[in-house]
Amino acid sequence: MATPVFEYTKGMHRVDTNFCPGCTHGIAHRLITETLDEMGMLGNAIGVAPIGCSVQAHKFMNVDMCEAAHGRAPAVASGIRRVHPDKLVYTYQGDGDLASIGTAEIVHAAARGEKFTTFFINNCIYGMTGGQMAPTTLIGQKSTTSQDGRTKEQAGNPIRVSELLSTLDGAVYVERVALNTPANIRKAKAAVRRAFEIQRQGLGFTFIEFLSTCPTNWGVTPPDAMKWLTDNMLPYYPLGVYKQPEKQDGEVAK
Ligand SMILES: Cc1ncc(C[n+]2csc(CCOP(=O)(O)OP(=O)(O)O)c2C)c(N)n1
Ligand code: SF4
Repeated sequence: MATPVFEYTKGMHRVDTNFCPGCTHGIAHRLITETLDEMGMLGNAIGVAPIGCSVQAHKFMNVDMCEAAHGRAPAVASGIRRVHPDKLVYTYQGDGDLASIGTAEIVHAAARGEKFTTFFINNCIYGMTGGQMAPTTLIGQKSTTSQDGRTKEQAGNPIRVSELLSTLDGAVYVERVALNTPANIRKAKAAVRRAFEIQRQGLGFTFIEFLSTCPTNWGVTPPDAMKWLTDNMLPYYPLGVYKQPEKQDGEVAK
């Protein structure tokens, strides 16, 4: 019998997600849980999801999950990781959640060097509530609360969270990846693995930003959403490693 080259990951429950067509939340879910499976850590991981379209992650990820109030996942994950130092602990947060109501939480968790990993789903908008402006909404981008396009005079400039957090000493690994092409998705998976490996070594706070799509609230088709991400998000949110440990055990830092 031929060896399968691609299988359904044990990291995801066998249910249909209710994400919109063309949404990259599902890809992010898969990358995280597939990586945990490959590390043999599915039964030794605890995820924390707060509010937003990530709120239902417990239905899809075959991992012990905990729910947090809006923006508060880093506080919950800090406590869980401190009492379970043998587990891989992560938060899974949208940009409205993490960069708006939860800004203080994420900044202080990173500054404290809490030894969990945050996966930050940046789709430049509040998805679940119908497309309001987020702190990451781009200048000129239309949303229900910036109907003629965001202006910096009225709403300030979009926040680059990876750059911000990488200035904090407790953050040891910060990388921004994108879910717009197969090549970038492979790089995103490598970043997930690296974050979990660094967490396992107990070096400090680890953070992966996924540039993601929200075709429903951007008002575009799924294919056009990939193009919109590429054309509009990549120039303002450059991909790359913003912070990394000098050297990991047995590995030369990339
Ligand atoms: C304390 C509180 N304030 C506001 C809300 C309403 N609310 C629910 S989801 C959400 C925005 C989520 O957007 P984001 O974090 O970008 O996630 P997405 O849905 O885009 O994945 C808001 C404001 C809430 N549930 N609780
Ligand atoms: S509203 Fe946006 S973020 Fe939420 S599931 Fe739909 S496309 Fe994804």
